[in-house]
Parts: sequence; structure tokens; C-alpha cells
Amino acid sequence: MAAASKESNPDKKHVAIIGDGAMTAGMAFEALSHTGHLKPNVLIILNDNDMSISENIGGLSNYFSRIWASKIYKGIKKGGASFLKPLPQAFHLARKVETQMKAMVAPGTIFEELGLNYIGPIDGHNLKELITVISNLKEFDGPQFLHVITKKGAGLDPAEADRIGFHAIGKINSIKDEKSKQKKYQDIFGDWIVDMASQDNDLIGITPAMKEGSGLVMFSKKYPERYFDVAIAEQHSVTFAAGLAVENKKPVVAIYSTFLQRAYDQLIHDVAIQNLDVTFALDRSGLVGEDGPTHSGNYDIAYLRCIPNMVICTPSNENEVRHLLTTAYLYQGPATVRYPRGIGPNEEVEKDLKPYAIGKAKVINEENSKAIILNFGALIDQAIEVAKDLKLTLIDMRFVKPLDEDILKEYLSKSDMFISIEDGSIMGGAGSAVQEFCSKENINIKSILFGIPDQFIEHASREEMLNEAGLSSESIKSKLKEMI
Ligand SMILES: Cc1ncc(C[n+]2csc(CCOP(=O)(O)OP(=O)(O)O)c2C)c(N)n1
Repeated sequence: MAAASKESNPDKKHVAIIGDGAMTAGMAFEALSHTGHLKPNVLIILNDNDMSISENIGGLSNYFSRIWASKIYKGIKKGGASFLKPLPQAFHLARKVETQMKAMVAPGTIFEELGLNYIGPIDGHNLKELITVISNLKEFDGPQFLHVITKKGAGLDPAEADRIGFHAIGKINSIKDEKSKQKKYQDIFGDWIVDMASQDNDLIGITPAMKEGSGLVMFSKKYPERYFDVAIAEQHSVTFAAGLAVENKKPVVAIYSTFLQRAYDQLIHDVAIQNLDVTFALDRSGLVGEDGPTHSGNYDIAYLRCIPNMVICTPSNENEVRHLLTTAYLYQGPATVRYPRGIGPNEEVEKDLKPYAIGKAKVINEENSKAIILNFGALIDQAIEVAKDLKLTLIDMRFVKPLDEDILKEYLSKSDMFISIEDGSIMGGAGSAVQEFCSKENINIKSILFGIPDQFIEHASREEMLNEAGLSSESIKSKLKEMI
């Protein structure tokens, strides 16, 4: 935006605000580097609270802490930009001295080196100072970088006391929900990775800044030397895993479906082409409810399915998640297990680490019907209800890739229609995979694909989002009654 205004509207000011966690992403540096080159009128405010969701990780975070801790530097900056401004001559001289001083007391002034004017650090909770500094910076031309120190949760005692827990809060219910006792899918993964790590010393757990959300807290405590939070650097998390796999380690990348989108090139070029043994635990797949539309994991089946060598598992309950994680982990090559946010049907989880046969589906119930339901993943409750009410055969496919071709041939050849149900985009999804299979095998059959339609579903509860997508059991049933 600042680049667009540079020629046509040079007095227009742009302000970008970024957290110290977000600043660890490669893209932030790409933009900073370009900004230093273009020199548009932009003020970048770094809101540095020394925290990502949990502790921030990496050299940049250490660098900020050093700047922050440098008392001499603080002294120099006090009264710097704000009162020097009316005296341009003195300002320029002071800037020169300041830059040299900075090089002495805060070595590696990254932002200055990139071509931005660094100001700070200042106290972000001192509103008076903040307003004065920002007002003065309005008069400056070119890219300015204001480093503001804040405290996460400031002003709300419970949030200050539990900065991680209060990073993102949903509605706080006064009466505890019974369901909250039930293990979430992320906890099923968390238990699995600890158990598998106890059996295999080569297992390495990787997260791009989502220790809590991905259920890795227990693993990080039990196996700190095998746990890597790489910061908000999804691309790096995948290539890092590729490197580990080359050296015969067994990396497990725990990542949200939506965030893996950022590492697509790494997935193909660094992992899949070399057929490296990397397991992806793909959390928040499908519609995520209260995390909002940016967090919905609607596209992973479509974007993974076309990558050669990739195995894709779609467990339909907690027990299948555990067994398919073991299956994917023991498979020699890239394999993904996708599971949704929150809780599942509360299936009892067997303790052993038993793999399933790759690409084998499970027939759940057989009816003498001319239509069969193929379920791919988390919408099993809906699939069961629809199959029961309409008396249809139901198969839990478990894998999108490879498909269980034997079962498909057997059942599709004696049916008039298949109905696929999945918690992912219809376009390029699992139902499409079955259609492609039918076309390849010359199986002439009607099909109805249930999944996420070609539109963005508004932020709402998961139930509401599923409704909007036509994926409640009621809407599936009424559509089928119309069509069968
Ligand atoms: C690409 C991407 N990866 C991970 C996340 C999950 N996430 C949301 S906020 C956050 C921490 C951000 O920390 P920071 O930028 O310092 O902001 P703060 O909440 O501390 O103000 C993370 C990791 C995300 N939203 N997007």
C-alpha cells in the first residue's frame, strides 16, 4: 500500500503493526528488506512483548532482549527523536552519532542495516510517550521502525498471570461444560507422540510456534532434546524436517492444515521429491469453528493429493487417529494424518501402537442398497446417522491416498451411486479422487459429493459452519432424499 501511494499520494502515511512472534516469519524479513530498498512512507511498529503464543524462539528474540536490556542504549534514545525534530541540523548530526553509538552498544542494528530508521525501544504502556513519539514520526519521510515494549495481558490480572492461556480466549462459561473433560484430538496426538518417542529414540517432534495448540507440551517436557519449536517459520519447519530425515532421524511435523499451506514448495521440493520419511500430524483440518476463517483447514486433501509419494490418512475417530499416526510414522516416506480441531465421537483409544494396513478401508455397515456412503474422516457421526436413516451401506475409507481400490471395485460395481462425505473442499477432494478412480477403471456410476463448497465459510461455531456448508446430517439427508 505504501509503495502504491509513493508517487500518486506522497503525503499519505501507512502504519503496519507486527508482533515479535510474527517477526520471526521469513516473509516479514522479505518485506522489511524490500521496504528498505523502496523507502516508502511507512511506519512499522513492532509490538514486542517477548512472547509468541508461548515463549518466543530464536536469535531474533534474543536480539530484541539484548536491545531491551541495554540501559545505556535506553538512555541515549530517551528524548531522542521526539525533541530533536524541530532542529534539523542537530537532528542529522545526532542521527550520525546515534548510529555510531548504536553500533557500539547494540551491535547488529539489523533494521538500520536494512535501510529503516530504528527508534526505540519505548514503553508501550506509557501512552503519553507513545503518542508524542508517533506524532513526531508522522513528520518523518521514508520507512520508520518503532520498537515498542509491552507486557502480554497487561491490565487484566488473570491474563498477566497466565499469559499463554490467555493468548486467545473463547467465550468463558461460568458452568463447566461436561464435554470439556473429553480429550481433544490434539491431546490424542500429544499422548501418541510421547508413547512413540519412548519406543523410538530417533523420533523428533517439530512445531512452528504451536506447542500448546498442537498438544506438544508433555512431549517438550519429557524429551526436550528431541523437541524443536522453530518459531513462526512453517517453511523452515518442513525443510528442517527434510534435513533431519536425510540423516535418518524420524521427524514428526505437528502443524495446522492452514499453516502447511505456507510450506507447499518445501513439501514438494524438499520432502516429496526425495521421498523422505517425514510424518505430518495435520491438526485443525476442516472447518475449525471459533478460530475463524483464516484457520480453517479446507484445502489440504486437495493440495496434498496431487503430490507423488504422499500418503494421506483421514481418521474418523480418536482411536483411528492413534493407529493412523502409527501407520504414517512406520511408513517409509511422507505421510499425513489429518484430524480436526476439538473433540471427536469419544471412541475408546487402544493403548498399543498398532499400524493399520496402508490404503485399507473398513466397512461399517452393509445394507442391500444401491447407494453407498464413503466416509473420509471426521464427519463420521453424520455419515452413520444418514446411513442408518436411509438404510445405506457405509464404508469408512480411512485413506484418501492410496484409495482402497479393491473395496471400491467390489462395492461400486454393484451400486448405482456413491455418496462421499468429507470435511474438506469438494474441489480436488476425496470424492473427486473416487470419481477419478471410476473414470480410470471405466466404472459408470452416479455420485454426490458432500464437502466444503467453493466459497469461504464465515466465522461461526463449528456446527454453524458445517450447517452453512450443507454438512449437517439433516441437510445431507434432505439433499439425498431429493436425489435418490
Ligand atoms: C502463519 C501462522 N503461524 C502460526 C500462527 C498461530 N499464531 C497466532 S498468534 C501467534 C503468536 C504471535 O505472537 P506475536 O506476533 O508476538 O503477537 P502477540 O500475540 O504476542 O501480540 C501464533 C504463533 C498464525 N496465526 N499464523
